[in-house]
Amino acid sequence: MRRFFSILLSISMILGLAGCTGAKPTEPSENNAFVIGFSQVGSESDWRIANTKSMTDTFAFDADYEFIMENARQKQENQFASVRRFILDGVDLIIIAPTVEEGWLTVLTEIHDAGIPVIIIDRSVAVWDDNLFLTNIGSDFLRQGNLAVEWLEKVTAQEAVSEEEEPDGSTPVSTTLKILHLQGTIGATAQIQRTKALEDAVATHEDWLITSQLYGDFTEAKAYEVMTEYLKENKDIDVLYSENDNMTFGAMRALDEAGITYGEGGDVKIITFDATKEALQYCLDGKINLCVECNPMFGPQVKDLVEKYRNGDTIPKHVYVDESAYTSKDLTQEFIDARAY
Ligand code: GYE
Repeated sequence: MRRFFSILLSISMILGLAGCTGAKPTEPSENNAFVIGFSQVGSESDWRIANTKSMTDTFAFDADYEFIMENARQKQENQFASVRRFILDGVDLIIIAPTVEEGWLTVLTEIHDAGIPVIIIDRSVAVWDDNLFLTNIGSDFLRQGNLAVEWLEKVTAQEAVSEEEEPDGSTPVSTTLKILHLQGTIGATAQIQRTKALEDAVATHEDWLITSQLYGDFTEAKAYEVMTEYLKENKDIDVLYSENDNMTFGAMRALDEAGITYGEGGDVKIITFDATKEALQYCLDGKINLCVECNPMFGPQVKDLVEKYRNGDTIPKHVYVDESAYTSKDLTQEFIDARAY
C-alpha cells in the first residue's frame, strides 16, 4: 500500500499536483527505510524557508529515511488532506508544523487510531489530550515576546532618565508610548504568544498604548499593503512591534515611502521577531532596533527525537530550542556572515 502511494505521490509531484514540494531525491526506497510524512505550513517567510531546508537536509538525504513533505500553503485544510494521505500511505511517523492551534482533535484522533506516532514542530496544537502526539518541539514564543517588552521597558526607562537630566528646568511631561502592532497569522502559536506578551505589558504600563493591530499574515506583501494603507491616515508611531521579519521588511518599505524615519535615531523604534540574516544586517546598520531570535534550524533535534522514539527511549513532551535577542551592539559583520539563516 505504502509503495503504491509513493508511486502515486511521485507521479503527482511530476505533474506538480498536491502542493508537494519535495521528497527523497533518490528513488523511493524499497528497503526498510523509515517513512516520514511532513506537513509544512507554507513558504510565507524566510524563517519558513530555512526551517524547510533544515528538515529536508536532515532527513531527505539519509538512506534510513524516506521523507515526504507537503506544503500546506498556510491553509489548515490542506494539512488535513496531507495527513489523511499519509495515513492511507501507511507512513511510519507524521510530523506536523500546524498553521493554527485550534481544530486538530479529529485529525489527530484519526492518526492515533491508525497507530501512527506524531511529532508537532514549530507551533503547537490546542488539544487537551497530549497522548495524541509524542512531543512538541519549537520556540518558546512567550519568552520571545517577553524579551521584546523587557528591552522596550529598558530603553524607554533610559530615555526618561536622560530627559529628566535636560537642564531646561522644566518637569518632564509624561507622554504616551504609541505602539503599532503588526500581527502574524491569527491563531498561530507564534502570533498568540507574541501578542500576549505585548498586551500583558501594555496592561501594566499606563503610558503604553497599542494604537492599532494590523494583520500581516507573516508575509512581506500583506504587511506592506496594510502599512501603506494605515500610514495614509496615521503617522504618529513610536514603536513598531512586528511579529516577524518579513512583515518588518514590508513595513519598512511602507515607512520609507511615507517619509517616516525608523531605527536608531529615527522616529519609530522597530522590534522584529525571527532574527534572520537580512534582519540582523538591518539591525547592525541601525535600521532595526531589536531582533528577537526564532531559531528554525532544529531539523537535527527533531531527528534525535525520532531516533529516541525508534529506540524506545522516553522523550519529553515539550522541547524548546535555544534563542536570544540582538541589538546592533550585540552584532558584528562576521557573526551575520556566518549565520545559517
Ligand atoms: O516567526 C514566522 C513564520 O511559527 C516560528 O512563522 C514560526 C513563525 C515565524 O512564518 O516568520
